Amino acid sequence: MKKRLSVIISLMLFSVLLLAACGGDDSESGEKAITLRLADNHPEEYPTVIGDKKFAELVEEKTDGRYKVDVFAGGQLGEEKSVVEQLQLGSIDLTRVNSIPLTEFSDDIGVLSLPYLFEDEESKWEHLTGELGQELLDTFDGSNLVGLAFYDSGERSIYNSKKLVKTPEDLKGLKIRVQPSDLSINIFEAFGASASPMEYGEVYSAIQTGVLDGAENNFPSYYTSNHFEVAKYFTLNEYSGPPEVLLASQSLWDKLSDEDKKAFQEAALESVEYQREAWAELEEESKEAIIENGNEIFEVTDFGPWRDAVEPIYEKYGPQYQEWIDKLE
Ligand code: GTR
Repeated sequence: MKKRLSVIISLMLFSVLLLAACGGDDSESGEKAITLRLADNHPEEYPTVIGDKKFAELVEEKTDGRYKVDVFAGGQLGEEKSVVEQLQLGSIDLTRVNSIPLTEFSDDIGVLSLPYLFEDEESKWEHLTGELGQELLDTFDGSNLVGLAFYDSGERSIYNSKKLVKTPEDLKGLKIRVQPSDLSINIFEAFGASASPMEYGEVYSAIQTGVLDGAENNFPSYYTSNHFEVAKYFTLNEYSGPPEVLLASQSLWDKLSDEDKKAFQEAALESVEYQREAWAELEEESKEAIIENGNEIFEVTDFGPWRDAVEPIYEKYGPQYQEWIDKLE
């Protein structure tokens, strides 16, 4: 009997210790720190994850350690669409996702993915870090999501395993993976390809086994996802530049004091600079690595046929996004 009692006491002690370990460290004021989860589908050291971690560090600093953010990289918490749904339910607190999958959750954000929308990167970032960017982040109001900041994702281009594509004509008959969004499907159908929506994590093996002929992305994703190993022809047509978005769940937001909301917002905006620096580095590095690997890159110089091909997209989506297009102009 005595022995059993001592086992029970030891077990209780062990549980108390375990609970204390999970509860996180004390903040500077002595309160228990609240640990939040941030999901990202890119690997550690990818620019978005570098941005997430800077954000985490700044949140902790600005809230005097009352909030800690654990970054779960590599898609550990799920693919992008499912993570956004989990954010809406409040079971994940924060995420960094691309703005294309968000077109299924907001009627406005898709404007940033319209083909050949911005004149250049400079004007794009002036908008994204300015008033218009904030207005666009605010359009998540009412969808249980809170937009905090935009991160850089460069421009997207097309790659495949079959041949060097030089014009939209060459895309005929090729099955190209697009992000799960109607806008992306419509753009690739306008280019003349057969558009196949699929989650990011499934694309490598789909190209490898011939289920797909190719996909589309920026250099850093083409490189870190290893798609460059199975689809060696890259067409640099930079047809669209949907930025990344850092989001919080509404349920987290509602629990924050006004002062903490400000701290989270400032942390997000301050992390943008770090993320963009990391972006510029990896963009360069991945392009070099791809060339070194022997992949063929066709750099489009005549954008006429590509722009003409996507005119129907402006006819179809123009009315929905007109207000934003006008503001951008
Ligand atoms: C990347 C983006 C990811 C994901 C991926 C995709 O450029 O950073 O968040 O959206 O593209 O193609 O699914």
